[in-house]
Amino acid sequence: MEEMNILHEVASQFQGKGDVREVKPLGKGHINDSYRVVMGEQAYVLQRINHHIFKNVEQLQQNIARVTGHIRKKLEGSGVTDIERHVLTLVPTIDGALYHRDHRGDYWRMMLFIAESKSYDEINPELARRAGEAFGAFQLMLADLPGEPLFETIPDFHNMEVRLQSFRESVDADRAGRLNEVACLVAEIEARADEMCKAERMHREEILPKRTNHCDTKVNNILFDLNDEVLCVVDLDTVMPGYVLSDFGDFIRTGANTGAEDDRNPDNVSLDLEIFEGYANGYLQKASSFLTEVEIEHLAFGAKLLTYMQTVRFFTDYLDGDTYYKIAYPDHNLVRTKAQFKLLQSMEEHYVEMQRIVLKAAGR
Ligand code: GN1
Ligand code: MG
Repeated sequence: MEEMNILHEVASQFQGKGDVREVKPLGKGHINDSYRVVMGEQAYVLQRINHHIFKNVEQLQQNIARVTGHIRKKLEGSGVTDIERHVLTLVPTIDGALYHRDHRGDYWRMMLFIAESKSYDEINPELARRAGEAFGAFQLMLADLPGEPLFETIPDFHNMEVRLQSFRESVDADRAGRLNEVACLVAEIEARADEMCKAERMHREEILPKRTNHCDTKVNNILFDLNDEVLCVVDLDTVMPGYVLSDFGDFIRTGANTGAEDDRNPDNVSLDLEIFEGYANGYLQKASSFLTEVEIEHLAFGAKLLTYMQTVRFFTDYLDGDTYYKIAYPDHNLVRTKAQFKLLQSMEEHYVEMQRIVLKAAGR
């Protein structure tokens, strides 16, 4: 069956209101495939879940249902009216399930599409402040999620020690025969490895807690309305226990980069301190009430850590022969690796200033 027919067929497995009228590709995620589907008068997001990466789709969807249900209750409690614009709404299948598995073994889910919204790959300091408030409020709302901790939808997702272990295995295996050209970069990774495992050490020493985190706080995972007010945090696949410094860091990595994540020109790439400051102010305004001193003192480190981690992840995938991230051209993962590394170097240069900004934003 041709792709469009499959999409029509899959969409009609969900409780949409009316017949499928339109299906169009949506977004630029590296992992899942997303489509905008119109059924009757309502638009939906239909996603093919990458089950090679999210191996337990049942648990994944349960996490998302719990998280969105909890946020929905909080919003209702605080009198928010247009709730389905402020939290994702899962659409069940006609059998009442949270996902559909098709006859080819692909997994699908559906959500309401939030109309008249936009996301940014590049923002300004004021939007960064709003985004900081949004992610701070997100963590705050989930701080009292009842019941068991969430499933780790990808085990050890932001565990730097484990990431380095796989990196080293990939260096040793050199499966794609690409190691020769990148030996210098391997040395740069190793030179920072010990410093970057600090969060895991602090966790073992019980001075750095895990909280319910988003774990993919990319700048484009925030939806704004047409007046640039924050609507909603999206892409909830990786909401799971983690360190707050990693949520802080991933936003800075993506939102405070003067270049693109995959910029071919390293000169474009550097840390934008004004955006960093905007985000720190917004985030700490919401989060300083529940963060410990150790967490606050390590937020700036989190920006370095997540940028380093992403460098290692792109690099590992390049060495493995591009098995994880979607690529648009053959050396895409190497270009990404170099661009992330350049951003890391810029953060290293500005580290004292970053620390100062965080402490000031926290009123220290
Ligand atoms: C992936 O698909 P996307 O863009 O939401 C990745 C993130 C990385 C990001 C790099 C499950 O996110 O962890 O930071 O690419 N998600 C997964 O841009 O690996
Ligand atoms: Mg994602």
